Amino acid sequence: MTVRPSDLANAVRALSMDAVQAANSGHPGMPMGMADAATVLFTQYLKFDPKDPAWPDRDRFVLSAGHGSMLIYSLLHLTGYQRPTIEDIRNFRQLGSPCAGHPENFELPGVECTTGPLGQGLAMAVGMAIAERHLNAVFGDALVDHRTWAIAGDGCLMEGINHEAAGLAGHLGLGRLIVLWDDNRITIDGAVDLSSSEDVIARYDATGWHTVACDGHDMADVARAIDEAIADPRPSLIRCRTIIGKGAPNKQGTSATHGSPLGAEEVAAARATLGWDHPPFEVPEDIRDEWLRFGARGASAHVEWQDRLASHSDRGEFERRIKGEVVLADAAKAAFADWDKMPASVATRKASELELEGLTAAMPELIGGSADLTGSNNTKTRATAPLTRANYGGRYIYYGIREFGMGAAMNGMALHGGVIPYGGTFLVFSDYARPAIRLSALQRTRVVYVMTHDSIGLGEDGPTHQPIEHLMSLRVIPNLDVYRPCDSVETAECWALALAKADGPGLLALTRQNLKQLREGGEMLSAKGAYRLRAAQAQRKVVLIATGSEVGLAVETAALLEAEGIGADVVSMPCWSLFDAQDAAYRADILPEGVLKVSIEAGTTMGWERYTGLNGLRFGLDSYGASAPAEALFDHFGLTAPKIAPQIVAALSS
Ligand SMILES: Cc1ncc(C[n+]2csc(CCOP(=O)(O)OP(=O)(O)O)c2C)c(N)n1
Ligand SMILES: [Mg+2]
Repeated sequence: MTVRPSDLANAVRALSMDAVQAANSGHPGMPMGMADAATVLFTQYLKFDPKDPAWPDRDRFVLSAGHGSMLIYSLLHLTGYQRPTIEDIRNFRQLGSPCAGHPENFELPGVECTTGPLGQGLAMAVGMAIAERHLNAVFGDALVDHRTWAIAGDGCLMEGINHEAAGLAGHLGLGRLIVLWDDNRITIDGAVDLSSSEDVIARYDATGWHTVACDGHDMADVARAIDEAIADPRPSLIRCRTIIGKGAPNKQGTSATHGSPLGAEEVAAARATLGWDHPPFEVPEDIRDEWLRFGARGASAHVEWQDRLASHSDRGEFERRIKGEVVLADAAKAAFADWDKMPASVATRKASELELEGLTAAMPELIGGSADLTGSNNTKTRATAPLTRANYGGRYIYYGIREFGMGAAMNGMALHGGVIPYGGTFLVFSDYARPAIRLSALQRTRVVYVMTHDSIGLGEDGPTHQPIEHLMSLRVIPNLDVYRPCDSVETAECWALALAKADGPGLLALTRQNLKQLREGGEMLSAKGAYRLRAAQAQRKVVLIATGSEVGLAVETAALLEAEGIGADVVSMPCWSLFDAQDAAYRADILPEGVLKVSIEAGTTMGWERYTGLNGLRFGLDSYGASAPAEALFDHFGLTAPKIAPQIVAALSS
């Protein structure tokens, strides 16, 4: 029997509905609805080699509609990736199976990014497409010449993030980005028209995209649309008209197929409708062979690429970039390169800028940017020319006022590999980027967030711009290292630490206001997360723990205490998570039992009990700030040494 293209698509449908049925949870509708279009993409267009999922010049495929995870699991399995095995698929959604509820990049090679939070996959695809064009500009067609594909659902195109992502892609003219829209007119609550009457196509047209429609169940028509998209120099949105759950005769076209198993009866009816009379999880040999043949399609292109790389003059640098290794000592050296120019009193955002000069000069893989606060975040350096549609070789991205889009794009760039992105905004607007920051941490991407104006110390802009709960709310994100350096030395150290961490993001919280120099360099103390900056002179009665701009305040407070014969250590704690990772002896030495522990940080005090204990004191701000010059605000909120010291004295004598 000759295998028809529809048999290939039906194999995807069958695996998807059977896996969801076996797990008794999951989303059969999306994979069944997009099986035909995805089959066209994977058999005719996508450049990949299942034998080497990390081949740098592969096309990137992002399943932005991550709930349809069985679609990508089926495709990876059928095209011959080592995993998922059929056993993995049988164990869909079970503990230990790489076939998690939603696709996770750290579980399965071939899954380019973690998706499920709708819209972010599409926005990460934009970042991947940026990285591709940039590396193409640097290394040329011989080494970098691939496309980025995404499948997005109605939800992805409704989420606000899609507007930021589409705007950026349209502006940068990312013609190698092609998005297939699963236009099934259904979401969880029912028909799309319950909640939306927008003309998505008109919106994308207006944003500088090429758009085209096709019948998502007519493979020739899908191929026609893809050909048109490839030919057009703009990013493309292909509207695939589809039927959700296609093949399930009684439920297709309804939201009943979205997120529940079809049920044994409907699965049987679907088998009859599709003419698929094979047992669950069994794909007949001829169909399996045909899929594997298509899976092997990219092998020759891969070999040719390897040959080009082998004889390429930039081979060493290309491989270094892709490997992405950053040696901590080298990064630190680069950060301190312009040290003779560092003022004695300097804002940490300004120190960061000077250090970035050295870093960006030494590390061509760094790509900077800001969400329209370049002059405030101090993120632009001489080495980083603007990355524009006319010059993809540039290294500085004007993201516009798109904090979330910037975060997601940086995730995509980091996942693509070959570049290390950093981007800035005000710390208070980390909230706008938070879902992307969370995905950086979950996906283990090396992204550096440069968040300036990190407290009431920003002054006159007032409470809308003054972060209060932000530092603490960012520290609670697992695998995110939040750094709040106290001076230019710590800032350099924190930059190096963030860049050297390959498997997770770092976030630098930097001041607007000038700070005094507290350190002289030497050993990289920030690597410990917290360390004793000043040891008590008199007998130690208190340990002051502070971060960032309040470390200087702690030093002043300690001086007042010492004048009264009270010994006070000052501990600078630029990074909680690094401190928590130290051994118990170190932590006990820095924060000993039996002495009063006091935290000082110009933000929410909630959480500092972790180090002060319930009997300690916590100085901070548990209300919103106010609009005034910084000095007046610190005084108003009681964050001055003359106001803090007496409270410590009182606590010691009570
Ligand atoms: C940010 C976000 N909000 C909500 C959800 C929950 N959710 C998952 S799928 C979905 C509906 C998506 O509709 P659509 O993209 O049209 O998918 P389809 O039903 O067509 O498969 C929702 C609300 C989510 N995954 N992410
Ligand atoms: Mg839909």
